[in-house]
Amino acid sequence: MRRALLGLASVMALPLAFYACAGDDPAAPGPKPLSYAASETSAPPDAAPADTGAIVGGCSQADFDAPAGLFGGDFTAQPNVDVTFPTGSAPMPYTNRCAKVKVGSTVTFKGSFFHHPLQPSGGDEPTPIVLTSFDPDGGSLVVTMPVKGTYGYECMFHPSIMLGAIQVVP
Ligand SMILES: [Cu+2]
Repeated sequence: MRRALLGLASVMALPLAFYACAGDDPAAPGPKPLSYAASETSAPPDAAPADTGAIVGGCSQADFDAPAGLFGGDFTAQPNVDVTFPTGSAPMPYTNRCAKVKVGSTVTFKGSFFHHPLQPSGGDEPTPIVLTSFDPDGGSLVVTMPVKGTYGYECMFHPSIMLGAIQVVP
């Protein structure tokens, strides 16, 4: 009976961890302990993260590795990922804000760049994400990701609410 309960607990930890990563407030350090509990039982929660564990744009490695969903995750199976944000002036978090893609793929930013100017923020340099404060032709900005690395971005006006990162892998 005890064994069955333990099994149930470990099965339930996965969706819990994903939910916490996907829906976390980027300002809060919330999801870390849950991620460790789900995958690295030997590592204490406060251990220094590995070099792949640096948080850029409010995104942890667990966020990039999560199954692709509205809040981001692993999009390496797709040649493009859309990152959308409001067309009005009220701030809202980017969709797919923590996305992992393959080298050579594209990220398409869609929203009002006038109300939410996009700018690079943290991560590796040089970044393929350039400051964009006017709506491009067609209303979306397509950024090709030529080099592996992790590239943070944010809205110039609402960086505490609108932030994210693209992790580019070989
Ligand atoms: Cu904004």
